[in-house]
Amino acid sequence: MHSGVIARWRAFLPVTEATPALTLGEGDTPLVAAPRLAEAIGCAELWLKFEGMNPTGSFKDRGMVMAVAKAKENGARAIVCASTGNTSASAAAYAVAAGLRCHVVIPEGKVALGKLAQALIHGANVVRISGSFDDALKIVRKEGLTSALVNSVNPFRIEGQKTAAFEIIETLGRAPDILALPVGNAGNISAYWKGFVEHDERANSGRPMIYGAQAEGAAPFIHGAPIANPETVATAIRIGNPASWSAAQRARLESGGRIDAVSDVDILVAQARLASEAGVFCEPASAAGVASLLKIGKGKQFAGKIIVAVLTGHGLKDPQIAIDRSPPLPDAISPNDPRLVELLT
Ligand code: AN7
Repeated sequence: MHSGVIARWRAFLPVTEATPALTLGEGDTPLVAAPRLAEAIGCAELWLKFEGMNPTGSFKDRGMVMAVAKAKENGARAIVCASTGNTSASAAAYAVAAGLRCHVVIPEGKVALGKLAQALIHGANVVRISGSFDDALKIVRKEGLTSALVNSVNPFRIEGQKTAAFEIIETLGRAPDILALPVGNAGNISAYWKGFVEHDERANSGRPMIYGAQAEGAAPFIHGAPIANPETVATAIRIGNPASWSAAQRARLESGGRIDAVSDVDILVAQARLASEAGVFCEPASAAGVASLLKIGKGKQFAGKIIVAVLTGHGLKDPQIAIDRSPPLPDAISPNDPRLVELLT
């Protein structure tokens, strides 16, 4: 169907007659069954909400279409964001669709190749800083910038992203028992909780416990305070000072959920298992929720539960990780080589 988030969920979004009907076909992403991983986790059902299937390959598109449409509606000529990569890719694409200029500030050397390629090919003005995402966010939040800020501190981003919760309820017929997802700047965990609560108030659809997952080297919620120098292989969530701190804490507390830390090894193992046992290739950060479920699930407390794990971004964003983690390929051989039959058996 892919009518886009604004057209499809119009009644539940802050849009007016004056809001442009912007879309690149975002939303309506698949909910993929993962029975083998469900067994490993010890739950009744595990479903993967594959947000990598959005037009720029991440969940950011749901919120970006709203933020950019509202910026356009309010007369902006340009947008600006800080990013670990996906936000910049999404902002760059939606700016083109809306006819706006786009400025992005990114941490040098810490943005996956696919994301940088997207920002560049869509014509964004890419400013690299020798600092972290947190430094970049401070820069774009400074007073005096005339461009519209489209990071998730922009409430229209959260509004757009909450529609993923609506889709999950629509597909399952009710909210799952548990929703697991990675946490970086904490916009998405806040958006999902808002979506589930709103839908439950409207239609009595239930509310999941929210299980957030951070990388051990970038886990301010576990530390209980911002982290000065976050470090993780999952560059998308290499964030030490989440902007939506209190909204995320509320999601955890009100839902009876938790926020845990997982190691880089756990994340990469979960990413590989998602690819080889469920057929879904997500980027490392996106596997953090499943990594956490695999870790907690050893205690058997998920018996009978229906769980949705949000896979926030596509694996093709960061192909080098997948190649580096696989055994080296043998040298190419002649097409007439007699060993071919044996090699392909
Ligand atoms: C794949 O692009 O912050 O907790 O600047 O790219 O809502 O921040 C990306 C975050 C999870 C964390 N998974 O979401 C950015 C950026 C992926 C991501 C997150 C991000 P939030």
